[in-house]
Amino acid sequence: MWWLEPTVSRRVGKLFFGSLLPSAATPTTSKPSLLEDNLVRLARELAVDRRRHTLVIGQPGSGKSSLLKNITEDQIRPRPVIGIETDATNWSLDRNCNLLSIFDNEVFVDAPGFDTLSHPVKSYLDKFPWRSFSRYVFVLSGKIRDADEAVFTVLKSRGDAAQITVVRSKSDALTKAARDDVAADIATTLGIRKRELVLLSSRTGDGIEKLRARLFD
Ligand SMILES: Nc1nc2c(ncn2[C@@H]2O[C@H](COP(=O)(O)OP(=O)(O)OP(=O)(O)O)[C@@H](O)[C@H]2O)c(=O)[nH]1
Ligand SMILES: [Mg+2]
Repeated sequence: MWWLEPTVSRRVGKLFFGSLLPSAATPTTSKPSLLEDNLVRLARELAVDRRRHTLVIGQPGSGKSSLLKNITEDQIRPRPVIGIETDATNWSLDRNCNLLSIFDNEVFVDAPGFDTLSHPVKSYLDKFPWRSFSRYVFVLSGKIRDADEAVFTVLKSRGDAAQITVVRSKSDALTKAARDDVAADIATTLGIRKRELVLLSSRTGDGIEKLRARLFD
């Protein structure tokens, strides 16, 4: 089913980012970016790895790396890069950058945030090896953007073949009343049930046990 992937991603890309895609008249021979080369390398590395693969993916700065550090009690290796700058986790600069992280003999991929200049969502839609994962942790931290919906549509297209957990991080910044509104809004926009959503804070530890239970029990 590996061969289905480019078709799905192209269709979703067209749906949401039609204007970004080359038209039929435009030559499509532009050189792949370093990010795209790394995405192809990721596919190769996962193809020869028999362990369970979990992808942590979402907006830049949404707290993906912090979340991974916390749910593994800082035992994941290599240690995730956490930063105040966008693109703290960066696959666009180094052809040999680390792509896989290991915890408890499982593989986690701490993806760089999508929809930035150096990590355009179109490259993800076209080249990310979505089908190499049996689990996704989709992380939001604020407004849901078109790019989120485009990526989430690809994840959902896996159907029962993969488990999706949606995380709304930085819950420490939400009032009690806002938590319900935010959860309802995410559930409606993404078409999920509220119980599929984990409100989480890497600052206060809110939701960490819930996510751990979902991933490790
Ligand atoms: N208040 C609050 N800040 C958080 C939380 N999680 C992460 N942060 C902060 O948000 C910033 C980005 O965190 P990262 O974990 O690097 O985010 P990321 O999604 O991995 O970022 P990229 O790799 O750039 O996509 C850092 O300054 C973190 O300290 C949280 O739950 N609450
Ligand atoms: Mg990161």
